[in-house]
Parts: sequence; C-alpha cells; structure tokens
Amino acid sequence: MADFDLVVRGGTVVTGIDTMRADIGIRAGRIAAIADSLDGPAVLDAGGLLVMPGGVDTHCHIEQLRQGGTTDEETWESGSRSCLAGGTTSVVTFSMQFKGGGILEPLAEYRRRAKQAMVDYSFHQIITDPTDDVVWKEIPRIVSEGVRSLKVFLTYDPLHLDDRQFLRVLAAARRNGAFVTVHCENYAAINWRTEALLADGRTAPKYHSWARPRVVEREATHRAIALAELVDQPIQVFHVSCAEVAEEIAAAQRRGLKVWAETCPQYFVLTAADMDRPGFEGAKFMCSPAPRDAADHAGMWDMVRRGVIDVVSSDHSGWCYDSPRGKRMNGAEANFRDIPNGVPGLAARLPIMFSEGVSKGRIDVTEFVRLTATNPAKLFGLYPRKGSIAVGADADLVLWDATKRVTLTNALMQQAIDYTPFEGMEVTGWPVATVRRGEVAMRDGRVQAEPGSGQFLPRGPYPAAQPRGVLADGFDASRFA
Ligand code: DUC
Ligand code: ZN
Ligand code: ZN
Repeated sequence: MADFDLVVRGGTVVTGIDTMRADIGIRAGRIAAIADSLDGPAVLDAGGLLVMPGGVDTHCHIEQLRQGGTTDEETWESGSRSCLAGGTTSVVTFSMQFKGGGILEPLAEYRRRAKQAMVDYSFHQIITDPTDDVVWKEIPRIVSEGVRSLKVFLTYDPLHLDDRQFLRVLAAARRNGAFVTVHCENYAAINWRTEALLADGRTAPKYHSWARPRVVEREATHRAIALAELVDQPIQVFHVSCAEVAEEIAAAQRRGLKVWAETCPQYFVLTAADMDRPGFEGAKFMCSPAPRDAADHAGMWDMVRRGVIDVVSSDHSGWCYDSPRGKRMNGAEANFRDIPNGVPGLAARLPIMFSEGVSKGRIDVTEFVRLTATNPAKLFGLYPRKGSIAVGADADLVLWDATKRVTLTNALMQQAIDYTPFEGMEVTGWPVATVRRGEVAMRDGRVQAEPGSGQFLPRGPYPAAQPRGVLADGFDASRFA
C-alpha cells in the first residue's frame, strides 16, 4: 500500500535517548510511522547503517554581509551543499547589524540571499549598536517575524559592546522572549596584549593565541553570566574553548541559572601549535577563541560528559587561504591582528565529533545525537520539528556508516572555502545519505537538492528562552531600560 512516499528500511534508529532497530515511513516530508517493518513504493536501504536526526548547526556564518557590501565567500548554495555532504539539514546563521544602521534592512537583504538555501534555516540577529530604535522598535519586530535569538560580541572592532550596551540587549531580549548568544573575550585585554606583541615584533599567526589566552575568555564569560543573571535573561556562551572557561558555566548552572555552553570540533582536535606552522600556513587555524592544547581537549570531553557543554556547532566562518577576499585580505605578510579569524567546518562537524566521541568510546551514540541535533534544536526553538526522530517531526535524517574510515580532504567538504584545517585527519564514521524533509538530498557524497529548496524556520516562544523570574529585589529593570 502506497501509504508512504519513502521508507527508510533496515537501519538502527538513534535518537537523543534511544537506539532501536526500526523502519521509518515518510509522508509529505514528515515522519509518519516508526515500526519494525514498513513498506512503500520507494525504499532507501539503511541496512547496516545508523539512522540519526539530520544535524542541526546553530552557529555558522554563511554568505554573511560584510561592511562595504561584500559577503562571506561561502554562499548559501555552496554552504548548503557542504552541510548536506556532512549530514546537516538545518542551520542558524547570522544577520549583521552595521554600526550606525538598523537591523531591518540587513535582515531583509540576508533573507533574500538565503532563498538559495538547500538546507532549512533560521537566523541570529547580531546587535552591534543597541540604539533606542533597535531595542524598542526593531527587535520586537524581528522577534514577531520568528527571528528569536540575538548575538553579541564582547570583543572585536567594530562589533563589541560595552557592559552598558550588553545590558540593553539582554533587557530587550527579556522583554521580547528572545534568546541571547555571546562571544565572550575581553576586548581591552586582547587589544593591550596585541599592541605589546606587535611592539615587540611578534607578528606571526601563532601570536594570535598569545594575544587572547584562556583568562581573557574566562573573565568575559564570568561577566556575561553575571550580567545575564542581573537581567534574568537566558544565554548561551558560544565556542567555549577549554575547561577553565566551562567551569564558570558549570558554577552558574549549579546555581540554577539558565546558562548553556556551546563548543566546536576545533576545540577537540586543533592546538595553538597548529598556528605555528611555517610561513603563512598558521593562518589556516586562526579562530577565536584560539585553539588551546591537548590537555584542554581532554578537559573539554570531561565537560561534555558532565553535561556542562551540551551543544557542538561548527562556527563555520570560512576565509579562503588563497584569495584576496580571504585570509590574505591584508597581504601574505600581514601581522596576526590583520588576518581574519575563523575556520570552516560545516561538513567536518559530524564526522569529527562521531569519530573522536563515539568511535573512540568517549560518548555513546545518543549523546552524539543530543550534542549535534537534539540539544541545539531545543535551545533555539526548533524542537520537536527538528533534532529528533519522532512521528510528526520533519523527516530530516542522516544515514551513517559507523565503521567507514575516511581521511578528510577539502574535496570531501564540498565547500567554497579552499582548505580545511582538518586536512589529513583520519575519521571512523561517515554520512552515506542525507534526507531533508523526506527528500534524499545527498547520497554517497553526491548532493542532489535544488537551490531554493531550503525553508525559513520561524521560531515562536519556547521554554529555554523564558526567564526564570528571579530578579534582585524583585525589580524588573528591563521594563524601563
Ligand atoms: N570567531 C568568531 O567569533 N566568529 C567567527 C570566527 C571566529 O573565529
Ligand atoms: Zn564568536
Ligand atoms: Zn561565529
């Protein structure tokens, strides 16, 4: 009986909680049945494979607008291809506010560009200039349109906010039921050390990490948590790089605060020594916070196992190595301050986390699903439509060969960025097919989705974004300022 448009048959289904042998029946892009045996006119054979929720990458920079009218080199088309190649079916990317301007115009332009997507998508709105208009008029408007998370930077020129501005954004988020994500590093401390390093002639890429040691991340994380507690606003600390920073978050969580931690594959496999490769090569590994060292990798796994860190996204922020728009935008002799930060990772995220986590016995496969799909979907209001395998959910799946050994190359990443910092890394576990809303969008590495087939994911109110209702003296300052 042609009850289903597609049956995924014979696999081991993995959710964030359970592992079971089951077939999945898909109708009209959604999961219609999960049972021990299903039939249909079209069958995708998952024999010997894991069937997991499609990856949800809630921190990646794709075709982001830059000051001056240019954009990231990773386009919606190339970025979606890379996502699907790596088993990711939904992303949350960033709409940028340029100082002196509002947020409505860049968001409209960004939404126009995203119409080329082949994965489903939503946006975080970056706030760099929290004017009265932005916090009282424009943020309510974008939240009502389903853009329900804000991003702030506590460092980077010209993006960073001071504490007073950060409080304004936290307050606006609280008033509107929006979530806040934070890049935590101390702006003044980094600038002070950078100037000293450059004055001492230490200009090579490796000094990027000397300019921003762990303590600058720890201090800003502590401060961000304290200010969020004052406003009673839930936050996620982005890209935590080491256990000493995660301990700040663990302490907040023990006190019951709604503070979550995200990290990225680079903080489990790259080190500061990678930035010390010959010539300009170290620029390939420059991201912020900076990669730490091997002992930190072990500390990060402890934080994952303790549940302190519960989301792994890519922070894909690709800058081509050999392009005047990329890492060399200020020349091949540029000092570390003038080399753009960020590493690509859309397609590498799931294979690295599966291999380092599940294949090496550090976490079980349900934990892998929680870290890469279920928890990000819950934290950003996409659950239960995304991030799970359940009747009624979107049929976003990745069919996974847990035993396949692959050497990572940039060609396998299928991205516009011309290098991967993970080149040559051996992984065990690989995506063999990606299903996006019931459509087989990638099979054996061949992406077969159409540009424009991705859908915008509007996000309504959801539990993680709700304040706790705990305010100093019971006074809600966010109603007034
Ligand atoms: N750090 C960020 O905060 N964003 C993009 C890239 C990076 O390294
Ligand atoms: Zn950041
Ligand atoms: Zn980022």
